[in-house]
Order: sequence, then structure tokens, then C-alpha cells
Amino acid sequence: MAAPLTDQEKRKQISIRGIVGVENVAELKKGFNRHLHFTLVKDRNVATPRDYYFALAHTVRDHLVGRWIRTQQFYYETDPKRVYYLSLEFYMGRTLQNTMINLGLQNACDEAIYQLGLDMEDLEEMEEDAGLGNGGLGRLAACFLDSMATLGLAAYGYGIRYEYGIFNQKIKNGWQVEEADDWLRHGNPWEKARPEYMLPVHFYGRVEESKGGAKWVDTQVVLAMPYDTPIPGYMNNTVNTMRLWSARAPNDFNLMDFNVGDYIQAVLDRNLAENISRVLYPNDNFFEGKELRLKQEYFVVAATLQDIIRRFKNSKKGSSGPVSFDSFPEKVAIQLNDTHPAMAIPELMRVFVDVEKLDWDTAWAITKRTFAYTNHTVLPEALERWPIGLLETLLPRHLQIIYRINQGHLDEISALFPEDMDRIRRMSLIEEDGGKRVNMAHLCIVGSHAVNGVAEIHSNIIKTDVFRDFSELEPEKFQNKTNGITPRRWLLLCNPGLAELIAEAIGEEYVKDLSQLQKLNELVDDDTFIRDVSKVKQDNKEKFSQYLEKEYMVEINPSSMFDVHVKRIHEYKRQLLNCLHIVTMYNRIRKNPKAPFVPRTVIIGGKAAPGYHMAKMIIKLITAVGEVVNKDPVVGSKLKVIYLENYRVSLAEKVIPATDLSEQISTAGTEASGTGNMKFMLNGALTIGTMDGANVEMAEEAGEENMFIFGMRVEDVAEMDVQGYDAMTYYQNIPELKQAIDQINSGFFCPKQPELFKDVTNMLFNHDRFKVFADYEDYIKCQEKVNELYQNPREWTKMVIKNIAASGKFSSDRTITDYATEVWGVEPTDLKIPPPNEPREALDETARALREKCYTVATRFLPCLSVANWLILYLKVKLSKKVDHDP
Ligand code: D6G
Repeated sequence: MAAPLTDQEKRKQISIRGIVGVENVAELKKGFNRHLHFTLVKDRNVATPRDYYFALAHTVRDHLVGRWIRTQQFYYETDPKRVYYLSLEFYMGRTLQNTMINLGLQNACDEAIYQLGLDMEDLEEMEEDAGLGNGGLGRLAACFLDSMATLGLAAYGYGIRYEYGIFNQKIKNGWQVEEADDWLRHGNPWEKARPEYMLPVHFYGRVEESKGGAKWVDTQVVLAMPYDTPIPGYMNNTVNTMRLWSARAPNDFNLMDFNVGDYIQAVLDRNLAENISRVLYPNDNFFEGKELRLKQEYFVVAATLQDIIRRFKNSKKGSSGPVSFDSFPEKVAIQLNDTHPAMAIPELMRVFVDVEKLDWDTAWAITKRTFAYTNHTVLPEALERWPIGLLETLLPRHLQIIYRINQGHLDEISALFPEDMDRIRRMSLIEEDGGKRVNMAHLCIVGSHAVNGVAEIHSNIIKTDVFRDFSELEPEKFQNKTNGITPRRWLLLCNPGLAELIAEAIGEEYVKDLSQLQKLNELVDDDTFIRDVSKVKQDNKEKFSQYLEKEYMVEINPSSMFDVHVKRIHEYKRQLLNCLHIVTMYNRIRKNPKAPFVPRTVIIGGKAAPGYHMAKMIIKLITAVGEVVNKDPVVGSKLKVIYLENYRVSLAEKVIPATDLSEQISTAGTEASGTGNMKFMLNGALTIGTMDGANVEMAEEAGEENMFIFGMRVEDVAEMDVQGYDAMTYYQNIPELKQAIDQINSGFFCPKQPELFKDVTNMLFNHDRFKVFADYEDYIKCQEKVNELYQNPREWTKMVIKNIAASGKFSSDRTITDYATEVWGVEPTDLKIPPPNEPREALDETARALREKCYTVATRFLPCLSVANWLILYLKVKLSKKVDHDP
């Protein structure tokens, strides 16, 4: 039997990872050594693995630069409609491997690093995650950037360069402990600071009314400094820009008016201004109305709009007279990722009316045609409602503008529905009950030409429930754009074995057109393919087991079913329901230790918002249950419970390809879409899930019979809300549920502090908004079906193949194509921008003129001398080398 391939060898075989090429490898090694020497100032005697990572990162970056400049020049030459994706979060994760893949450099880099005697995976592990996001919303923004570049859109991501991203989670004694994420400590090779493009952002002050209109005066200024990160498309030479703003205090900050004379204190106070971009708010699906957060939201919006308007005006250069904004919506589309950047709407109005002197109605018409808004949640606690008082102090002019927008809006409604005071109250941008607040979702709906939800079911809930009044008024405004994931990171990068297997079976085109995965349906009964798919999964599980054993000192049974539930910890995501299943399995093993049992490794991971008490208790409960289960000799290797510490993008890339069973068990109607569900499906896991979010469309694509669907549907939940949900009835009628709850309640899993989980059981009995007990019985039964199928590996893998084949819809390329054509008014293109190092393109004008002059002289006067030919050749070579920017 042939020896199994090493990871290095496996990766080499994959042609979708680029051609090795002797020249490429030599060039990369040269670049690597040059950067180790000149950039890192190290030799191989003292270089650390991190130095090697940086040397490689800089080498790969060199290959981006020419394409990046060329792409931006191309946009200036062709002046396409620009798409701006505004988001408070971009959860990018690592960049090195993704860049190598998208540039087709992966194999050549692997070979170069191997020849240098280093290990590629060790180097890749040195990279910090760019954790500038909380969960799905931020990761979606990152996937969208990849797809927009791959589809050749002139797109930009705009956000904040947080100095501290999402906290690092440590589990100590079973509790979550947060640590600051100092991700920039060693420097970030992927960003380019642009201090020369710094822009002012104003806060506070007051509004002066004059003949010429309103004036916002006496403001405090904070500077926004851009940092640009390249976003390469997959194999198309396009490199777009993600521009993140960092807050800088002006040099006269606090030195002019007050604080006179206290120079030292004024310098120390620069921190106050610079705190704006210090840290990401670690809430997922929760609104925390803090002033600093509002500052962040306005900061990104104000800087970005200045940049957008500058670029719009630049593209108009050469046309005579003052700039006309009539064509603005034909040249600019701005997508609001949730309401977080909603202040862009009043800010654009302010610039148009107060600065550019457009009349209100013209400005409003242009504004509405420019913006589109994506809603990400219907949970009331997540909807942003900023108190009027805060806005009045921080952004007084914007509050006036919001009032005026509201006036026009309410006038329209009362004209259509006179007398219907309740409707007017419901639809106002200003909420009156319990302190005046601005409802930011209402502002976004009114200020946009398109509003979308992120999965069919969620978009329907928005239309018929949460924003019903608005969709009755303007039904054509409301759309659906089901979320997606990029197959580059979530298949090629994280699961090379499966990516290659698929490429062998159906060719490589699926990477850019994921719907082609359908072709795999033809192989559902192919024994070789079934065996290969199952082998890839087993390899991934073994690799992940080794990682777990190293990190957690737990012995894992790699032939057990890997049952994985990873996502933010939230009551609505119902990690508690999973926990009750664990306890139930444990009790069954103990009750009947000799009975056959399908071995499972249950892996749960995710971060809890630091201020979310119940979420932290849920983590403690899972770890406490794990302690008892994992140590019980009766259980042995049948059941293991792992709490996966510090779940983040780079850890998702490891665990997802190793998963057999994906848990997507939110209460129907609460998870807007989910994207983790799609990642698991694409990577050959089966799903146990409720009919919620994108699970519904996954079932539509794969067939409900190929998923493990259980529990209440949205209609059942609504019905139960009318009838009333009584947790006690379920507890009394389901003996296994009663046993599990009694154990948790009585301290069975925490004998030292028997009262510890009273808060949890109290919530489950008395105010469980997410109805855990109501779905318990069906969930347990459904898990039994999972066990049954798992005992038949062939049938299991056949279902896996059907799921992979049906996952094509969930490529973010499809999502972005839909946004492009149905919201932004732009068309994807597979045009390849000419590569940057074609000599004529790279020459600058003077050098080109000089070369041509020499050439003319030489050819005109010395045609008969062979020495002239040599001279021509010499000059050609010499000069083109000198001026060729691309290394
Ligand atoms: C390219 C072309 C150049 C432009 C520059 C900045 O190098 O003309 O000024 O990009 O790009 P924007 O930020 O203006 O898009």
C-alpha cells in the first residue's frame, strides 16, 4: 500500500491552486529572502517563525501591488458605477492563504517555502485574525468583498480600523474570561496607511441659522485617517480596496480654547478623540446605546461620504461649470449593512443642502436613489433606537434634518391615511413612548430605494410583520437577498481535500460558478466517489482530533460522530437545547451502559457578549456538564463534550471541514439567515435544524428528506404566542426532560455550588422567550434519526453528497450578483484586467518617450551597422528594466 500523502503533497496536487513553475518558485524565494533581509532585518540564525510569516506575507503582497494600482487606474479610466458597502464590521480573519489562492500562487508558494526548509502551515498559524466583527453580519461583509472583487465590480468596503477587535475568549474554571485583542501588536502587512488623505469629522457644536441656510458651528474636530487593504478577486487581476478609518486628534486638539496653558494635559487628552476607533463593541444582535458607539457610527459615515463625493467629483474633472449631482445615483450605490451606518442618510442630506447648496427636494430625491438598506434581525433588543438627547448634543444639525425628513414622511402618510393616527404613530421616525428616540430602521427604510432581508423567510417576516406598514405603503421597495459565503475561503482554503476531489470529478469551474456542484448528483451512487468523500471527511476529523488533543488534552474518538454547534452564544440560538440533549444522552448511557450507543463528540463553541449574563451562564453550564460527562468511566469514549475556546474565523476553518452534524436549532422566526449553516453544508456535514433562516432554503435545495428538520414552524410559534407557552407542562409530561432539568437545578453538575444554575432553570420555566422545552421532544427524536443514519456510513455519505451538490445557491457570488442587478444597477463581469507588468503599461511617460527617441535615432542613422542592432537591444532591455515598477 502506498504511504498516505502528507498535507504538503496533497496541496501540491491541487491544480486550482496555481501552477508551480520553476521560475515562479525561484522568484518567490528571492522575494522571501529579500524581505527577510531588508524588511525584517533578520538572518536565518535569528529569524522566528513570525519573521518567516512576515517575509512570506510581504512577498505575496508584492504580487498584489501592481494589480491593485492597475485596477484603480482602470476604474478612473472607465468610470463605472461605484458600489460602496458601509459596515461597522468586517470580520476578515486571516489574509495570507486567501491571497495566495486568489492570485493562483498557492502551489508555487508551498514549493518555495518547502525548498526553504520551512513549514507553510506553521507560518500561516502565525497570522493574527483580523477580528473586526462579532459574527455573521461582519463575516458576511468579508465574504461580500471577496465576491464583489471576483465579479469585477468597482466596489469598496468602508469601515473602522478598530485597534482592538473582538476579544479573545479564555475559558477558566468553565467560565468565559475576556482578553483584549491586540491584533496590531506585531504590525499588519496587509494594510497601507494613507495619512495624506486624512479627513476631518465634526462633533457637538450648535446650528446657526442664516440667510444662506443652516450652519453647523463650534464643533470639535476629529481626523479620520484611512488605512487601505487590498481585496483580490479570484484569478481575475482585480484588486479592490477596503478602506478603514482610524481616529486621530488634530495637533491643536484641546490647545486652543479651554485647557489654555496646560500643554501636557492637552497632549494626554488626545486619547479622548482617538478612542473613537479604539475597540469593537462586542455585542451580537444587541443594541447598547452608548455615546462612543454613536460616535463610531457617525465617524465612519462622515469620513466615507467625503471620500465618495471626492471620487465622484474627480471623475467629473474636465467638465465645465459647477459639479452637478443629478447623475450621483447613476454613479454611486451605497449599501447600508444594517442600521449601524444609518447616519449616512442625514449626513448626505447635510452635505447636499448645507455645503453643496442643493434644494431640499432635489437632495432628498438623490439621497433616496443612492441608498439601500439590509435588515439583519427582527429581535427587538437588537434594533437601534437612539435617544433624541444624545443626538441633540452630539449631532445637532443631523437631528434637525431627521425631524424634517420625518415631517415630509408623515405628511405623505396622513395624506394617504387621514384620521389613522395610530398608523402615523407607528410609522414615525421618532418614537415617543418611554423617552423620545429615533428608530433607525424607519430612517433607513424611508431614506432608501431598496430594503432587503437576508433569507426568504426573514424577508417575509419583515414585510408582513416588523415593517408591515412600510411595505403596504411601498411594496416594490422590499426585496430578499439570501445570504451567501465565499467558496474560496470556505472550501478551497479550509478544505483542500474536498475541493480537489470535486475538481477531479466536475472540473475547476465550480469555484467561480458554484451552481455547477449540481453535477455531483450524478455521482451519488458512485462507490469510488462515496469512498473518497468519506475518506476526506475522516482525514479532516483526524487532523482536527490531533488539534483538540494538543489544545485541550482530551482524547477524542475520531470515528465518533462530530456534532458541532459553533456560533455566538445567545438564548435564541438555543445552545441550551443542545445541552439538554447532551444530558439526555448521558442519562441514557448511565441508565443502560450495555445498550448500543452511537458514539458522539459534541463540540460547542462561541463567544458571549461580556455584559450578557445568561449567555455566560450557558457557557458555564455546558462546561460543567462536560466536566461530569467526560470524567465518568461509565461513559468512556461513547460521549465527549468539548467547549471550543475562542471560536473565530481561523478556528471555523478548522472545525467546519471536520464536522459530521451541524446544529442550526434557533427558534423558528429568530435567526434571520445564518451563514454557518451554509459553510457546514458545503463542507459535507448534515444539518439538524429548525425551519428558520436559510435552513428553509437549504431544505428547498437539498430536499427536506436530506436534512434533519424538527420543531415548530414560524406559524406554530405564532400560534403558541397567542395560546401562551407553558414550560411547566412539558417538564411534567416528558420524564427525560424532567430528569435533566432536575439535575441542572439541583446542582448535579456543580455539587460545590448547587444553586449555580438556578437563574438558568428559572428562566427556562418562567420567561423563556425562545421556548426551549416546546421543541425538546421533537429534537431528541430527530437526534435518534441522526444516530440511525450514522450507523450506515454509505447512506450517510450519499446524503452528504446530495447536500454538497445542493449547496451552490449559497455562494456569495450568487448573492452579490442579485444585489448588483436588482439593487445597485451594475453588472458583474468576467473581464480580466490586463496584468500590470506588461512593459508598455508599466512604463512612465518620460521613460517611454526617451526609449522611443533612442529607438528612432538608432534605427534611422545606423541601420546598416550590426552594432546598432546590439545597441538597440541593449537600450531596450536596460530602459525597460529601470522603469518597470512591478517586481
Ligand atoms: C489610482 C488612480 C489614481 C487615483 C488613485 C486613488 O492610482 O488616479 O487617484 O487610484 O484612488 P481613489 O481613492 O481616488 O479611488
